[in-house]
Formats: sequence, structure tokens, C-alpha cells
Amino acid sequence: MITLYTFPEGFGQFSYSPFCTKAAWLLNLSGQKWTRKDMNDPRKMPFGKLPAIGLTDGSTIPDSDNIRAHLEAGGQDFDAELTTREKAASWAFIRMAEEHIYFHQVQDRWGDDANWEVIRSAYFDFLPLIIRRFVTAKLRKDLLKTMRGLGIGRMSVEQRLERIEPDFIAIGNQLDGRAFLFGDKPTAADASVGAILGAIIVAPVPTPLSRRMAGDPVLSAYVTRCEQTMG
Ligand SMILES: N[C@@H](CCC(=O)N[C@@H](CS)C(=O)NCC(=O)O)C(=O)O
Repeated sequence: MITLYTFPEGFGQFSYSPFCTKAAWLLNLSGQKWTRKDMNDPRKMPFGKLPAIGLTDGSTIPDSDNIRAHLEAGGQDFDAELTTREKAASWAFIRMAEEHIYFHQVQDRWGDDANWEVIRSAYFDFLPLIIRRFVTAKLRKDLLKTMRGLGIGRMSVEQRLERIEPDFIAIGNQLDGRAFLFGDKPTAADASVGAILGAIIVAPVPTPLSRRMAGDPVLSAYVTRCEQTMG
């Protein structure tokens, strides 16, 4: 049986990491038998990140894209009913969610003081008390430096909302009244997009971004549908 190494459950979701939620949803869609193993510290994982899966031969496959590729190599086709053009669009939606929208969610959790207080405890209470404040302050400082490097960390909340709005419009237009991005069944793109939008909605302390998502009837219903169908 496959073991999914994942960050723990959090904020009402499978995991507080949307990439772990995505991996769990892909595993569910594949119909494979799997079990979860929660971890707090991913440093021993091949990429130093989660998710990863452990196979019965003892090997470990890190990264949700590689997990998808592994399942596909075993015969699963998440996008079986998609045309070549739809597959191209699917890939672009995945990248938009994972390489852009995701970082706005990270900025919301780590950059906003009220959210930081909650996530510091949710993510790092496993650390010994004596080093916790020091270590987490350094982690936050380093992460926010990375976010400044990306550019997102230099924007005001209003500028971030403006920047991400076209992404939300694109997702709404792609849904076009349908249940999922490419029709009435979830595909690989829904596992990425749904998990990342879901992580925005459940900001522990509401932010302008989480309110924007939660107040969008189409996108919030889509997230709920993804959770109910793939979760
Ligand atoms: N491209 C990776 C991204 C995974 C990722 O960024 N995981 C984050 C949690 S959402 C992580 O492990 N962060 C811990 C760290 O960077 O130390 C994937 O698709 O699996």
C-alpha cells in the first residue's frame, strides 16, 4: 500500500498544505489503496518538502507532480476524456494555481500578523518550547524575504488582490457553469486548483483575499464540490 507523507490536517482540510491535499485527492481519484503518515518536519524527505509517497519497495517519491506521474505510469489517466487542447489548458491552470495563486495564500498566512500567530502554533508547536520562538521568527523572516524576492511580498494587500483577480476570473470562465474545470468529472487540474483555492478560503483569520474567495458563490461552491468529490 502507498503511504502518503503529509503535513497534518488543519483548518478543516485534509492538510494545512494544499500540495498534500492535492496529492491525497489524486490518490483518491486513482482508486489506489493508500494510508497517511503525518509529519511536521519534512527535512528528511528527498526534496525537503511534502507531500511525498512511500512505496512498498522502500522507495520514496517526492513532489505532487511526481506522485501524479507515478500514478499515471501505473495506468491511471486523470485526463482521459480531455482533448489535446484541453490537456494544454489543464497544464496552464495547474501552473497558474501552483506557481502564482499558491504564493498569495502563503503571503496571507505568513505575512499577516494575525494569521501568523495562528499558523505558528499550528505548524510549529511540535518544536521544543525553548527554541520555538527563535526558530519560527527566523523561518518567518527567511520566508518573507523569499516572498519579497518573488515580488508578491512587495505588494500591498490591494495590489495583490488586483494581481490575482484575473486568475479567479479565468477559473470562473473555465468552469462556465460546469461542475469542474473540464466538465462534470474532476480531472488533475481540479486537484491542484481546488486544493489551492480551498486553502485560501480557510485562512485562520479572514483576510481581504480569503473574503474575496469565500464571498464568490461560483468559486466557493467549486471548492466545496472538489472537497466532496475528491476528498
Ligand atoms: N512543488 C511541490 C511543492 C510542495 C511544497 O511547496 N510543500 C510545502 C508545503 S505547502 C513544504 O513542504 N514546505 C516546507 C518547506 O519548504 O520547508 C509539490 O508539488 O509537491
